[in-house]
Amino acid sequence: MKTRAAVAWKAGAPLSIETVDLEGPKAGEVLVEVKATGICHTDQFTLSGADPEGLFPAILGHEGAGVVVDVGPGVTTLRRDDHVIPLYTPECRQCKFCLSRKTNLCQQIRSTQGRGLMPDATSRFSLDGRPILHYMGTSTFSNYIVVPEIALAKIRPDAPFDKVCYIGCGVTTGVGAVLFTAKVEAGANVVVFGLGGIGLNVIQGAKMVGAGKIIGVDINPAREAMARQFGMTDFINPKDVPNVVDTIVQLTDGGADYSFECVGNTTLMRQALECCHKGWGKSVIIGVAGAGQEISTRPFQLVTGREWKGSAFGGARGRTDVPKIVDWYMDGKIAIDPLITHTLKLEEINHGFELMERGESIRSVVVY
Ligand code: NAD
Ligand code: DAO
Ligand code: ZN
Repeated sequence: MKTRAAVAWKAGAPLSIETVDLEGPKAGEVLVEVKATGICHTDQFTLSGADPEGLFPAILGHEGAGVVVDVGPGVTTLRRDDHVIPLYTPECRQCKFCLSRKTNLCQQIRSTQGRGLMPDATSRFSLDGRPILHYMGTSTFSNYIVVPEIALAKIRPDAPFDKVCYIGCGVTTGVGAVLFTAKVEAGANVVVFGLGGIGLNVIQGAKMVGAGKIIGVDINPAREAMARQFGMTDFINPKDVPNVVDTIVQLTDGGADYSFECVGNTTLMRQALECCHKGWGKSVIIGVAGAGQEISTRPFQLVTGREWKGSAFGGARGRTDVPKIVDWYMDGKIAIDPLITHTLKLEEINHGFELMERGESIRSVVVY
C-alpha cells in the first residue's frame, strides 16, 4: 500500500512529505493507522545529526497513537479496530530482561530496531524501490506503519488520539521517572532541571505522589508559569543566581531528596547530582547528551551517599503501564491538554520543529 510520510533524507535537512510504499505485516506484525503524533526533542536530536545512532534515510517519530488496520500471522493479542500506542521500548514478557523484573529495557528486537529494521532485518518502507529505514521501531511521522505486536500497547477506545499520543513518550518518560525509576515518596523535595516536554511531566509526577518542595530550573523564564500550574513550588533561573547548587541546597535544608536532569546537558547532570542531599539524595538522568559527551563528578559525592541513575521511557513496561497511564489521563489524575500547545497538519511538520527549537512550544502534535 501507499502511505503519506515525512521522510528524513539526511541529517540537518528539513523533512520532506512523500507518498511512500509500505509492505503489509508479516508474522507477529501489525499494520496501524497513525491518527496523531507528537514531535519530541529526540526527533530533533536525531534529525540534527547529533545522535550517534541516527540513520538515514528514515521516517522519524516515536510518540503516536492510532488504530489497528490489519494483523499478520500469529498475532494473538490485537485485532482490527483496536486502539494502540506504539512503543519504542517494547515488552515481550519473555526475554531475559523482561523476566528479570529489574528493567523495562526489553531486548527481544533491540538489534534490528537499532538498525532501523523490522525483526526479519528488512524495512517495510521504500520509495522507487529504495528502502527507507524505520526509526525507534515506530516511525510515527508516517500515516500508516507496520510494528511488531510486542511494541504496541492496547488502550481504551474513548481516549482522544491527539492527546494520548503524548503518552507514547513525554508523559510516560516524565511521570514514570518519578513513579517507576526514582519511586519518589510523599513529602520528598524534588528538583527538576529543564522544564520542557519531559520536565513538566516530571513535575506533575512529583505532584501526583505528594512531593514536598518541587523546584524547577530553566533558563527560559517563559517556562515558569506553566510549571507552577503543574505543581512547581519554586523556580530558579540559573542566570539570576551566582551558584545553582548552593541555591538548591539552601532551599532544601541540605539538598534535594531527588533530582531529575531533563535537558541532555552534562554540566547540568553534574549539578543535578551535587545538589542532592548527602547520605541519600538520588539523581536521575533523563536527558540524552550528544555523541561522545561524558559526565563527571568527584567520586566522594557517591561515597557520601548520593546515587546516580538513568531512566529510559520512565522505567515503564509499555504494554502493562501505558494503558494505566491513559486511564490516569481519562480519570483526570494527570493533565495533558495544556501541554499540547500546537496542533499541525503533516505538511506543517517542519514548522513544529522550528517552534521547538525556538522554545515556543511544549508539544506540537501532528494530526493526520
Ligand atoms: P525540550 O526542548 O522541550 O525542553 C528542554 C528544556 O531545557 C527547555 O525548557 C530549555 O529552556 C531548558 N534548558 C536548556 N538548556 C538549559 C540550561 N542550561 N539550564 C536549564 N535549562 C535549560 O526537551 P524535552 O522534549 O523536554 O526533552 C528533554 C531531554 O530528554 C532531551 O535530551 C530528550 O532527548 C530527552 N528524552 C529522554 C527520554 C528518555 O527516555 N530518557 C525520552 C524522551 C526525551
Ligand atoms: O535497550 O539498549 C537499549 C536501548 C533502549 C532505548 C531507550 C531509549 C531511551 C532514550 C531515548 C529517548 C527516547 C525518546
Ligand atoms: Zn523482552
